Amino acid sequence: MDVSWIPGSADLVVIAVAAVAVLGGVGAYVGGRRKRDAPTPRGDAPSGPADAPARETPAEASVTTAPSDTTAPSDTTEAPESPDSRLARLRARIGGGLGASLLAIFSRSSLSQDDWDELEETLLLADVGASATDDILAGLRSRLRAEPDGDPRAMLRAVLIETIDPALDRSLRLAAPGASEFEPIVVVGVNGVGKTTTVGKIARMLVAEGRSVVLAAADTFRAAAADQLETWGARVGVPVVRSDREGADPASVAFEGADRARTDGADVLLVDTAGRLQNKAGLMDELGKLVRVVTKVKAPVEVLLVLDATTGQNGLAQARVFAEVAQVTGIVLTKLDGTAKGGIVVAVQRELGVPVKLIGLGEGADDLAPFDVVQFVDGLLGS
Ligand SMILES: Nc1nc2c(ncn2[C@@H]2O[C@H](COP(=O)(O)OP(=O)(O)OP(=O)(O)O)[C@@H](O)[C@H]2O)c(=O)[nH]1
Ligand SMILES: [Mg+2]
Repeated sequence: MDVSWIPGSADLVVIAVAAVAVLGGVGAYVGGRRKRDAPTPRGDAPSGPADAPARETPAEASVTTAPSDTTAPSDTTEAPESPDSRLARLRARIGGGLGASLLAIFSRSSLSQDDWDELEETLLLADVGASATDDILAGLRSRLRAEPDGDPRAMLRAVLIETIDPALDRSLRLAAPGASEFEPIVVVGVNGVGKTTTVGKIARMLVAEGRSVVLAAADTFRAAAADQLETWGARVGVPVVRSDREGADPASVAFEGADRARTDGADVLLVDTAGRLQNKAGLMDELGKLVRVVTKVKAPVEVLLVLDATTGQNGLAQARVFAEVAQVTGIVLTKLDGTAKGGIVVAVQRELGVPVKLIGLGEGADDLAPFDVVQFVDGLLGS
């Protein structure tokens, strides 16, 4: 069966969402960062090779690591952009949002049936999804019944915030730098959604927090994938474990990555995976095996599903497939800089019961931000 749930482009309605969401998020994120004076000394780091899991552990490898000798930034390493400059740059991306249509709807003294229809359409076009839209409108109706003179826009804001749920923990489940043995994060998603880019961006974010990182290029589907990750590794100044053989067993590379992370006493192992296989069953098997093999060395603390926001509701179908294979713990929604489909946040969280943790806002190394519910909703509403 062809893996053809790869979406086409969709018409856009809401553009501001992501950029606005970032503004609060970046601030919060930066506020929580540690100073990066020097990497944390790792006196207690285990040094021997990992115990080989009994089964499913590919002994083979032709796996290499580059750069081979360092986790320190090399000459080609770029310094992360300063928070202030990132904020200013992302602010410039704020666009229109739902604001215009909502302004028109809510400017009337009371909501007519047409207004309700228009509101429903606006939410659907933003990819909030049919059932979530129904619930949101029902929530708004009941608030208006309870408080007929209340401000419907403020009520919609409250309902949306409640729906997306600020109480969900959206931080990556990582111990403090140096506080634990390496922690694996596996990044999954269909081809082209931005997995490799996201791995690079996350690595950069973690390095800026003072964490040492190892990347594993478990996308062995094509050699260029490992090259792409290696480029990110060089940019960020972290080692990349890869196989030089196209079609090598991805679980093998992931295992070698885990071994390297343990030997180095690294804080985090980031595993990039393939999104394209001949068929869905193959993808499931491969990912399932990869996660099991990594787990034998150390259980992943996060399995991040990368979804391309421009794919709208198709992202949901992808989410379901991946959730079947691996215990997805968080969503990274990419390409929010180029789309109006920000409502997919609501739909996907509802579908998987898993929070959106990070959002991608561009192709640049610093175009990744924590997801902030209030800022996101205010962006959606054009506040
Ligand atoms: N505008 C925009 N582009 C992005 C973002 N994230 C990734 N991209 C671009 O999307 C394209 C695909 O990104 P990759 O990281 O190669 O995607 P992938 O999921 O690893 O793809 P495969 O390895 O082929 O499965 C690249 O051109 C990226 O620069 C984002 O947040 N915004
Ligand atoms: Mg890739």
